[in-house]
Amino acid sequence: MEYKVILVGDGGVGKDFLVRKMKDINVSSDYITNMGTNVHPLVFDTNYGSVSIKLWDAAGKEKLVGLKEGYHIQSDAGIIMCDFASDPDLISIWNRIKDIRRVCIDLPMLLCRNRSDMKNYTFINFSGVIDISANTGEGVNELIVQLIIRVTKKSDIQIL
Ligand SMILES: Nc1nc2c(ncn2[C@@H]2O[C@H](COP(=O)(O)OP(=O)(O)O)[C@@H](O)[C@H]2O)c(=O)[nH]1
Ligand SMILES: [Mg+2]
Repeated sequence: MEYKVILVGDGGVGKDFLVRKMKDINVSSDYITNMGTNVHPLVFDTNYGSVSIKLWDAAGKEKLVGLKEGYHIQSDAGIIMCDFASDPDLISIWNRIKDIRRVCIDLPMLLCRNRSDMKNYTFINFSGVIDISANTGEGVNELIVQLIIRVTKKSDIQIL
């Protein structure tokens, strides 16, 4: 089972740090570049066998007006990332979701909010939003589990 997952979010929200943390958690090799973006192969051992995820990161190109269709096409899930300092209206997030939906109408998406280690923010708890710290690793396991549930559609899948 191999899946394409796109990682989407403004520059500076912590995407590179998240990829690094995900690599700590499981076996993976180096990234390859494709269309000027980074594609990170991640392999997770689960009770349903190994699940391979190719995680696409815009690699600094997120500042361009919308990513090209080829970035989004044929993906199996998306991780939309913001952080606790992001604009609470999440305008940029909605624009990115619009870009995705132009290409993949029904893409399962997870919204994750980074920097939970920075306790000086006053924040609203949103049910369904996965709070993580790509710095300490808090919440990253939960994000991975939710991600592999979405791509495999197996609600009882577990990382071994
Ligand atoms: N406090 C804190 N800082 C973080 C966290 N994740 C990333 N950062 C910082 O945010 C900066 C930008 O992160 P990076 O992963 O390069 O963001 P990207 O542009 O989305 O790839 C880095 O210099 C990190 O030091 C986090 O969970 N907590
Ligand atoms: Mg980056």
